[in-house]
Amino acid sequence: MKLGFGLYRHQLDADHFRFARQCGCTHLVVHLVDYFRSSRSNRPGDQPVGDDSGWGLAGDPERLWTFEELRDLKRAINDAGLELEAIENFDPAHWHDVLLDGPRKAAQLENLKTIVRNVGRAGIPIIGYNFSIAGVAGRIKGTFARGEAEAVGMDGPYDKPMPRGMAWNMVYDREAGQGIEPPATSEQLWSRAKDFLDSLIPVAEEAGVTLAAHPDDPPMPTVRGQPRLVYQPALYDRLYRLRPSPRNACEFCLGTLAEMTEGDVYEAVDAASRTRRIGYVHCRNVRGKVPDYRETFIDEGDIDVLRVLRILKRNGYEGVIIPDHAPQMTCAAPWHAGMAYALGYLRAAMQVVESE
Ligand SMILES: [Mn+2]
Repeated sequence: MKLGFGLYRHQLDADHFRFARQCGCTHLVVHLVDYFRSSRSNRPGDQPVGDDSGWGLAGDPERLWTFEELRDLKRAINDAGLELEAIENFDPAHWHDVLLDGPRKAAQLENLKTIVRNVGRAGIPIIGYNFSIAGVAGRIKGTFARGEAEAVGMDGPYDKPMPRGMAWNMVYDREAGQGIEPPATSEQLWSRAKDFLDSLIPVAEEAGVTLAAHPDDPPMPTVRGQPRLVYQPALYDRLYRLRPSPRNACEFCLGTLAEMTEGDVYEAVDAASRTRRIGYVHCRNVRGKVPDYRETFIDEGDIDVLRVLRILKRNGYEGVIIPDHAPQMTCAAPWHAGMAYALGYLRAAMQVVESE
C-alpha cells in the first residue's frame, strides 16, 4: 500500500508537491479539470460543491491534454521526489456528448482515445473517471464534523432538473439557452457506458492505462432527475461485465460505498481487492447513508479505516490510497490542516497494518 495525495489543478505547483512529501506521501493523483473556472458559487479553497448552477465552466473543447504537458507535469512531480499515479477525471468539455449521447459523441470518443494514448505515452498508469450525467451534485456544506468543522453532506434527494448546456455538474455551453436536459433512462445510461468502454478499453489496453471508475457521489438512484450508474456496490460488477479487462477497474471511493443503502463496505473492499479491480482508493469517512449523510474526520465516522486497511493488506493490495476529502479545520490553512490530519492518521494506520 502506498500513501498518495490528490491535488486540484490550481495546486499543481512546487509548494503543494513539497507539502505532499512532508505528509509522507510517495504518490500523487492530479486533477487537470479546473472545477472552479468562472464560478461565483464555487470558489477554490475546499473540494468543489457549488449550487444549482454547478461548479464552473468546462475547459476548452478544442484543446486536449497533450503528451508534452503530461510529460512535463510528470517530470516536475518526479523532480519533487514523487510518482504520478493517476489523472483524475475527464473534462466535460471533451466528453459531454459521450455522457449525453449527443451529436458530437463519435468525435468526443476519439478525443478520449487521444487522451488515453497521451497519458500512456507519458508513463502515467491510471485515469480515474466518473461516468455520470449530473456528476457530483446535490450536496450541502455545514459544520458537520467534530468540533464544528465544516464538511459536506446531503440533506434529502436532489432532483432539480438539469439545464441544457450542463453535464457532469459543469457548464460546457453557455449559449445553450433555456430549457432542461431531458432525463435519460437507466438503460440508456448503461448503453452509453458500454459504448464508452467498448471504444476506450482496447485503446487503454494498448496504451497500458487502467480506466478506474468512481462510483456515483452521492450514490442516489437519480440526481437532477438523471439516472446514476454505480450507486449500489453490486452495480460495480455490472460495469466490469460490460467489458471484462484488467484495464476496466474502479476508483474505489470508501466514503461513497459507505453512503450506499445496500451492501457492506468491508465486503465491497474485500471483493474489489481480491479480484484486483482497484485502480486506487479514495479514503474518507462518513456518517449515515444517502440521502442523509455527513462527511466526517477520518477517525470519527461509520467506517473502521484500520479494518479496511487490514482487508487490503490481506488481499495483497499494492496500489495507492489518497484521502479524498477532509473537513476544514479552524486555522489559517483550513484545507491543508484537514488534509495533513487525514494523511497523518492514514500513514500511522498503514504502518501499523504493514507491521502486523
Ligand atoms: Mn471519492
